[in-house]
Amino acid sequence: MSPFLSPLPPFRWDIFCRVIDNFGDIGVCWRLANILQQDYQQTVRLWVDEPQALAALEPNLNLNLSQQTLRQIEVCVWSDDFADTQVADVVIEAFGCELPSHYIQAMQAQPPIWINLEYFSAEPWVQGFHAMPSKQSNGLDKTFFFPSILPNTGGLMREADLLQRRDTFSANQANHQAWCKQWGLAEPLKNSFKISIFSYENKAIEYIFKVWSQSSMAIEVYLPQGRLLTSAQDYFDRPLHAGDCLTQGNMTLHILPFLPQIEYDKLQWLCDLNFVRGEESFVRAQWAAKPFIWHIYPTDDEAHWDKLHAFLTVYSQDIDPNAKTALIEFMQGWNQQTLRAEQWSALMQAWPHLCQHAQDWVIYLESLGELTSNLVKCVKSKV
Ligand code: TRH
Repeated sequence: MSPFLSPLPPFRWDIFCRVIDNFGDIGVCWRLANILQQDYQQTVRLWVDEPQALAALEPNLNLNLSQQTLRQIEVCVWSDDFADTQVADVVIEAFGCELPSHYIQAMQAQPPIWINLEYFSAEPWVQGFHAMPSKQSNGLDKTFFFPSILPNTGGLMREADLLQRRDTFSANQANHQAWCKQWGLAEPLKNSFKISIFSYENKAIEYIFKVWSQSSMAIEVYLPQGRLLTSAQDYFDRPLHAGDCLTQGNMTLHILPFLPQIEYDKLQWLCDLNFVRGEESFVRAQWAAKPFIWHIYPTDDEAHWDKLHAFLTVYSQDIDPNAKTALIEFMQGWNQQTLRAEQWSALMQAWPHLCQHAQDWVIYLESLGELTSNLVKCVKSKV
């Protein structure tokens, strides 16, 4: 165990995950399960209602089994007829997913440490609610735990060895070449500007693809299969498939398959700029220490604009003023799905500041403590 990790007795953890949509809910839960098992030697059961979403991230999952052990984690399908009443020492209810009623009843006889792992937010109110217990109707305490970039919150999650793996991969060009070969991609052009793009459908792709194709430098764009592909198809007016490679002016677009979660990190590490979305890829982009553009998950009540604003306020507070304006305007434009050529030029002018800031940001994140270690501390304080 790494010296910065706070040891914990060998507890049994149950993580409950309902997949609302896409991959973020299960992406967070699967990563947490792995970190608890690998870095803290905890015994982890992961309950997931839509195992297909996990199989996209972890292709070794056998979808014919309702229970299996994968990477030393017990993965169980959370079906409607859930009947398990073996309560773990620590129960993680991910994103307020509401535990099965049988299980909640069993918890009364054998109260666990009950944590609701919340969605990311950089809004100031989070500091007042983080790690606060709340009495439930069954008399048990549930503690709310918030991933955030503010002091006195849960911080952001990462594996103990992530930064070391990132640096080893990034240090050697041969690793990039081998990785591209593994995924059927042409060797990256020398001195090209590399962009990965993972996003929801976005009309601004039309503007940005035009700008990139007219760019004075060679730009390589890596687009894993997913929702944004439809926007790219509209732009090129043709169906696109994994393995396709299209060139338009100075832009080359590579379509990739949806990658295993562990491989997606490497795509971020080999790119200069990462477009990310939702929650999990957004957190990985921060640990990648590269500039990134976040397409926030849009909610019907429009609350995402406040969330985006709160994030940008904290993230950009120490950036040079011109670079800060360039970043904020570009990120807002991407989320509003309209971009102008000048916004890309401004972003490129800000580039040295943004690269330096992305590295400094990781040092700041480290000062908050890593999410799992903060969670473990929270659990220990309740034993
Ligand atoms: O998929 P997302 O949009 O997920 C979510 C969910 O929609 C959720 O309901 C919502 O509340 C939340 O966003 C805010 O985006 P996210 O969070 O980035 O999750 C994507 C996961 O997919 C992440 O773990 C990275 C992984 N991934 C791969 O494993 N392979 C890939 O090729 C790519 C592009 C991503």
